[in-house]
Amino acid sequence: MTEQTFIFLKPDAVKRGLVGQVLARFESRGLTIASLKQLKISNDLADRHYEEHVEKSFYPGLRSYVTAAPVVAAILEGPNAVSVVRAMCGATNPAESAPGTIRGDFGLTLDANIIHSSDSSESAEREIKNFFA
Ligand code: FUP
Repeated sequence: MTEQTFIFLKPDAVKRGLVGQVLARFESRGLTIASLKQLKISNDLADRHYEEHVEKSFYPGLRSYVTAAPVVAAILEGPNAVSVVRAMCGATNPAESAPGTIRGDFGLTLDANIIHSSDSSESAEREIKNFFA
């Protein structure tokens, strides 16, 4: 089933010049980039995006990190886009991400884990509204 998912490349990936390589993986897989933009995430947008994490102890560090420098956000489209993109990103903690996944190939630590991707089509819809309204 064709669906949309949402990703953003986190500040470490943008600073390291990994945007092209990561987007190329999605294109090579057959997914379409339906929208793409670079932006700096505001505190307010971070709080809306990470609403399930705002009360957690790691959140202040996560918010400082994602708001500190530009990210590149995209809507990706294709068959089973949500689960395919999640699998391509790999486990949340790059220390445990399989080689061959984006985090497993480009990341090393949880506090700079390269990329966000939506965990369901409901999340994708909410996150796309937040970033591409
Ligand atoms: P994911 O869905 O893989 O992006 O992971 P989560 O929604 O569980 O976590 C969102 C972000 O919070 C992660 F990308 C990294 C950060 N995080 C921490 O910094 N510490 C934690 O203990 C858990 C998550």
